[in-house]
Amino acid sequence: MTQNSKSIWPPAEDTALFDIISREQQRQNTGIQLIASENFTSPAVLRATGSVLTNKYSEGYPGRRYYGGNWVIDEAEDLARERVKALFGADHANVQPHSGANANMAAYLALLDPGDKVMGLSLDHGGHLTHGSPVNFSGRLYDFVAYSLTASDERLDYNQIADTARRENPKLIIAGATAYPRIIDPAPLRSIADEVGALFLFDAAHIAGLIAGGVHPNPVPYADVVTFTTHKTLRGPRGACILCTQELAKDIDKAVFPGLQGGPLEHVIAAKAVAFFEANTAEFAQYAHQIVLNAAALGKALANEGLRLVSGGTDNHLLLVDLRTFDADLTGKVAQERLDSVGITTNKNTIPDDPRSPFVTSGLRLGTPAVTTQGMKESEMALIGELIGRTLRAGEDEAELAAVRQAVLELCDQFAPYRDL
Ligand code: DSN
Repeated sequence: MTQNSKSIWPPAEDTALFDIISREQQRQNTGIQLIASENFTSPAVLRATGSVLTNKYSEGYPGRRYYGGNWVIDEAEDLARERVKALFGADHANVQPHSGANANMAAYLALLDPGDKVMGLSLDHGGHLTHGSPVNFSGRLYDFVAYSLTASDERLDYNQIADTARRENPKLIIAGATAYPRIIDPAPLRSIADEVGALFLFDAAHIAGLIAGGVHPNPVPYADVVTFTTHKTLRGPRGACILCTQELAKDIDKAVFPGLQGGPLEHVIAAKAVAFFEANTAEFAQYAHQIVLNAAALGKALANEGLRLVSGGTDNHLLLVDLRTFDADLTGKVAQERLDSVGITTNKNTIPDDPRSPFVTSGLRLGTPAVTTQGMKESEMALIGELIGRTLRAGEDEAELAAVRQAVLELCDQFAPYRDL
């Protein structure tokens, strides 16, 4: 930056805020991050997110904007669209949704009228708020009916889903989850949708990176619309994307803008383009494969500690732990707080048919996208599982909790993601 350009900016440095950012960087470097929906983005993604593209208003789409000066921005958005279409083999992409909830809202706006019947996985069996929760816009505007996991094996049963669809005759069937540790097969869901004359939306928010890496089945050839967030297993900036058939392209674009959003976040769209570029590599496919290996290894280690896993294990990046058989009095809330105290970040989560409220819960959700980005492998997962077991058994034993915290620090010191940032 030249002397001249420097002089136009406020002289006072916002040390209060930048000190907070620095402490968050320190927290991320020195703790084990096991939130299943989080990841560490690359420095290139961070650079694009923090770029001057944040300054530009670009309502509309490349080549059809409502403001001048968008010829450079158009190239960035086009690059993002072309890259994500190539990554997933889609006909059409909209890269403007600010979040997964917005992507789903736009898709419903394009496909449904208020009051239409929709089927989605129930929230307390792992579905998302936007899949029909009564406290969410989805449950208030549309007539949602839920399908559930089977009680016997805590998995999706496509025959049961078909029975529900035949009985309810929905206009739209939604697949996807926030806390389901097994593969979701898009093929039988397409057949069910065809049989009852429904549209099919696959919400791939959690598993987009596993799909891009070739580890989970790609729903794009089966679903009318695929929505996903870009910041979970896909390892991009916070945001979302919608893929659809050419037939629905216009309706989806109109639903995102002007239907739902105003100016797109072009700096974030640029960072999405970077993430799509990074995901289209052999290294990313290896990364996606390792996420799943690590989740399986962590599951084995947790089972060795006496923890019960919902559905008995995992096929993807996440694990749902039922704490009740380990300690009937230990809630998800207390377990999350105790793990936080030693530097292991998780989230309390309801388990299927949880007797406790979503603020308390009987479960914990853990995931391996972030630790896998750091380069950790199966041996580190075995250690993390043991540290979790020790923490949950420690109760109020301060000496034991301090010993675990020290072990966490030593592990993280070998794998800090942002040491040199
Ligand atoms: N908050 C996301 C998750 O953690 O799964 C869902 O919106």
